Amino acid sequence: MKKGLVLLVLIFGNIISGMAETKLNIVPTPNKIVMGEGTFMVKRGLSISTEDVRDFSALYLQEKLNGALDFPVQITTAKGGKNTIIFITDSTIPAEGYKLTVTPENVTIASSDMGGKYYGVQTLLQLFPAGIYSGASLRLKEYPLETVTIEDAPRFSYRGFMLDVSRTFFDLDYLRSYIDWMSAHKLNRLHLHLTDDNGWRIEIKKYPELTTKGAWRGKDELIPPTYLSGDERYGGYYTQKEMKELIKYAQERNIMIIPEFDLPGHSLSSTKVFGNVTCGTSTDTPSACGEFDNVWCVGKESNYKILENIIKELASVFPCPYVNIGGDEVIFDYWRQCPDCQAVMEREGFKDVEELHGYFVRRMEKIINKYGKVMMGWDDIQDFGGLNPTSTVVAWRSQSKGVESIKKGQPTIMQAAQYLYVDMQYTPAERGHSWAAIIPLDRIYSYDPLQDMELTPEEEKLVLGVQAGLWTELMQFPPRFSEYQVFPRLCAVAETGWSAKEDKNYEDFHSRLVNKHYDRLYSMGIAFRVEPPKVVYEDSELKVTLPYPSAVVRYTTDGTEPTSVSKVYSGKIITNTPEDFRFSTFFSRDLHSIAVAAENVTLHHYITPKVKVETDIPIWEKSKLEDLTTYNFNKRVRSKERLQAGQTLTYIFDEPIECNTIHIPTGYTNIPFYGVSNGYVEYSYDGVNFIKGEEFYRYHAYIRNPEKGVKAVRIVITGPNDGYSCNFQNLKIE
Ligand code: TNX
Repeated sequence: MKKGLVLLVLIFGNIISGMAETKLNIVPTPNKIVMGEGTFMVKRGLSISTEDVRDFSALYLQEKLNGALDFPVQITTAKGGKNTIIFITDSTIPAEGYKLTVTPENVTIASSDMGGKYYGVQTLLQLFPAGIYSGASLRLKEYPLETVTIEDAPRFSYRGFMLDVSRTFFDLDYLRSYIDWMSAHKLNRLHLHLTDDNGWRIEIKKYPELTTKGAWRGKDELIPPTYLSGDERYGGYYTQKEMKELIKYAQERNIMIIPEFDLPGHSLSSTKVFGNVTCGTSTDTPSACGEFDNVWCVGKESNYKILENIIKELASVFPCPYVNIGGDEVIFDYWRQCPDCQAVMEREGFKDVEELHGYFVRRMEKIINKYGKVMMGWDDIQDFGGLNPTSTVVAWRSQSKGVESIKKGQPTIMQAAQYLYVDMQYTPAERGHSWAAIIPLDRIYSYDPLQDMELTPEEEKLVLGVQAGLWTELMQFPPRFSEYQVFPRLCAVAETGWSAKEDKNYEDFHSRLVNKHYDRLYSMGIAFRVEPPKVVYEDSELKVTLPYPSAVVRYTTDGTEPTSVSKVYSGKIITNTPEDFRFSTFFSRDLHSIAVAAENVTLHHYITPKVKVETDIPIWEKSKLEDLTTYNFNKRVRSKERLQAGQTLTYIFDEPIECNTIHIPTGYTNIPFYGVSNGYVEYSYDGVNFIKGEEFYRYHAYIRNPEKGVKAVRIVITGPNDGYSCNFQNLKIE
């Protein structure tokens, strides 16, 4: 009996999955799903009925269906009958909402605007096999859709994604992909961080040097190298014509592109180009990102003319109602000593130099308003109050900065770094920043824009919505790492922005990802993060917890990274060498998780010989050079200033040390920041004569297979590093 039942379930299960899914696995989850009886069979003769044959949503649907089906689908203006997907206008449906009805006779998508129409199509696509996004022909002869009625509309009108294209440049094709991916998740705002210290990315006709010079960094460029771009000329920009095309592409997909011109700090790419727009004063305090001289003077009247000219062009290129002027993380020291800034303080009766920030922001607001736009900026812009009630704040520092802004009456978008910064690490073992928080998927999913706020219903209306942000200092390597950071976390934010609060449930969301949505992401071509397994070593056994029941985990027994042909984990592993095992989840041959070892097993048995360190590099007062002799791999020692050719730092062992490899890491201990970009290592068997070794590559160098005991290792600097200071670490000797 038992056996028979299993067999029956297997056969029946096959029939069901071959026919239609019983669970729709829609992301973001819709407001209301009512399943009906029977199916609508997609088959030859299917047509799309719409009032205008040039309608984008209809054409888009046609293209997707033609890719999936073994027969062509026509668009017609004939009022739909049977075997038709019918678009209808229904003014009772809320903005961006839709009603999708599948009956045995036909499919209707009702909406009151183009956004709702497009989203109705997106939900319909999610009812098809995940492969429909791939662009590869699926050649389906028939496909049954379960009958269903879905009524849906967004919780928030602003559902955004912020992308920093300054630190890492994303070309237009890549931006179009991001727009496709966002719109498939019903996200409707793309905030482009177009300018920052490390590159200016939008053509300004009046000031061509902003892009001929400000868009490039490198050895002989105006903008110095940063973030591993090294000596190469790195950068790029969008012409106004290209940007207008991108805006149209986004508009068709119901996405508004919002430009940010970050001011008055974070501005090296413009202050260097203009040369004389800073105060000309100096400070010892670097900006949060380690730059100097990157702040516009707020006292020089001529600066406002330049800024107005730039804003005027931005306002003409971007049809959206907003211009975002950034406003974050300004070092005020420059203004403190500047006669022009001091004159403004006196005239305005300011006591604190900080008040100049409010002054600057209010002047920019006037300019932006003059060109018919609403000012937007980071929450720093509301610190001094006095803004127009339309000026819109993006709260990033914390949830409470959002509350502050709302209490001051400003429309506010929630992008609290502690939850919504997808440049943060998923887990401590993965790449990324961690200064705001470690942000695993369940944490970003748990976020509610209204959490920790006590608001009146009127105040609640000022919360326009939610936005995830990707800062891109760490996105240049490895290739496509941005997709790893963004997905699936952006799926979670899409659900937060769209779905009703009471419909949110992490287990359910996760099961929709696993059942189907990961397949959709894969079919869209996204190199998303695959969840690694959890491994512990107990009672001589390596115990593996799969990230989800159907996960395929592969492993190696020699410390190397698992590949798509490594053994599949299928049960008990008994071993007394657990440190040699590595495990990865394989989503497909080409997409897998990071490799992990058992959490409770010490992996690296580095050799730790007694060592002393000598250097002629000035060391920052708060660093201790002796930290480099501790073999504590969380420690780093910072130089006082940028390095210079000819400087050295030498590790001298008490006794020559026999070993296979000496790894010389530099930079931060967990991320490639502020390390040696121009230099090499040399090593010595006697402490006197040195042999030249490897050049540093992305801040690391290695000495491999020395012929005998090594007495000393020396870092030789051949040029400045790409940062205002440089960090050294303990040697890793094996
Ligand atoms: C803070 S968020 C910044 C960015 C950095 C980011 C890195 C904000 C307004 N400023 O300039 O890229 O941290 O996480």
